Amino acid sequence: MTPTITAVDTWEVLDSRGDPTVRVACEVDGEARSERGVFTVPAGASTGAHEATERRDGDDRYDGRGVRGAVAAVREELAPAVVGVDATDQRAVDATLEDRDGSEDLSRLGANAVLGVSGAVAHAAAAAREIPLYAHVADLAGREPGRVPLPMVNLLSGGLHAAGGIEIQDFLVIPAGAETYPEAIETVHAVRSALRERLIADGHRPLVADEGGFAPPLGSVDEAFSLLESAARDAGHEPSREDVAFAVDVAATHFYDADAGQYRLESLGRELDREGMLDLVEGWTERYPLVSVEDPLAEDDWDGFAALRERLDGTGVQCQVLGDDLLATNTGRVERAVSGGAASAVLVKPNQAGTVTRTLDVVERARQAGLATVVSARSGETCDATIADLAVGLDAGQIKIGSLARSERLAKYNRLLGIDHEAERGYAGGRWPPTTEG
Ligand code: 2PG
Ligand code: MG
Repeated sequence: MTPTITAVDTWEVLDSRGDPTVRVACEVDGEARSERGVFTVPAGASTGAHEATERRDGDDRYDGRGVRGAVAAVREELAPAVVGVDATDQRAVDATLEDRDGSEDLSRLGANAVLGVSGAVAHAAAAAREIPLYAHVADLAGREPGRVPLPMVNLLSGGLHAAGGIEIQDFLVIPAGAETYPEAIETVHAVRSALRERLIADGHRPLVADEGGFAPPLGSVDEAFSLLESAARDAGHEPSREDVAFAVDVAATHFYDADAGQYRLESLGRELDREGMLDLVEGWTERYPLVSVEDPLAEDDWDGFAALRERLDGTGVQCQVLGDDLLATNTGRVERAVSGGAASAVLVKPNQAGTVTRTLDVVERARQAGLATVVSARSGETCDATIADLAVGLDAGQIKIGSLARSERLAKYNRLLGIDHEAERGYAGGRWPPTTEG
């Protein structure tokens, strides 16, 4: 019996910043009984210009961030369009949703409305098939489910996630040397605890930012990296590409002054042009075990990204250039990055893409081109753990969820612990770069 979509319900809930977001429940007729799938849409703070466009009410509720319009769009336009469709045919479902919206960036009905339905359908289809979501996702992608991904974990936060402080958004650690996923989580916990102790000893309160990373006042980028180095050593680890490696999300678009062509690092009292940023990043890779640098330049600086890749290739440093705002989980932009050599890794955020199918297609294109993939949470999340299943189902190799704090982050780390426990999927980590099928 085909699991047909019988009903779609939706309502407004609040995310980890207390902002409204869209939750969708989809019902399907399963083998023996009807099944239900629920998905809740995440939201970014450092959103890029090329993302699918979420819809906010802009009225006086919730500082204009209400999503009643998106909820109404699901109820009145999207639900009637997909009721009666085979829930296991995600491509057909998503084509119907895109069609109904009619705009490329899904701005007419709202990408939060469209993705809400798309995600809920995937959950309902997996439930009807009585298989885990990651196995269903793997089937949709026409592959075997993959390994539990290597996590990159945010320990120090700045930029738009910490309201002030250093402009660089995330300083992360990658437990490259841990042989198993549970061991990787233990390693990060140990480093994070050591960092917390240090911050307290230095007279800071260990308060956390939007993704659970600490946000102490930092006088320089080197101070942030030194703190990570010391914390790793305090925890009995070596800051190195073989043990505890580092990653950074510069999120440079958000301090780029396009008119002046300058990156304004006000907290550091510096203004840099493209070359200055390239020198800065290259310097980090020389001084620290940095294996991943995300959005080191503004979101449309294709040449700058390509120049950084060339420079790093030239020095032989194995540091991936990861495109987030640059690529916006968009196949067309990934294509452009492939032809121009602008990135070696793709950040994968379903709500940048707007549908499950678009997300799958981006991962597939990246894989074909030999680019690494990092499935990523947003800074505004709920306890929805879909991205954990997505990363395993697609054998993404890497995942970025935020820190080891706050329940909306832990829900995903814990889902991966559950998959690791139940399914013997194997682990992509234990080395840098991680293992994937390629
Ligand atoms: C990013 C994300 C997650 P946001 O820039 O990679 O860290 O942030 O969701 O705010 O865009
Ligand atoms: Mg980013």
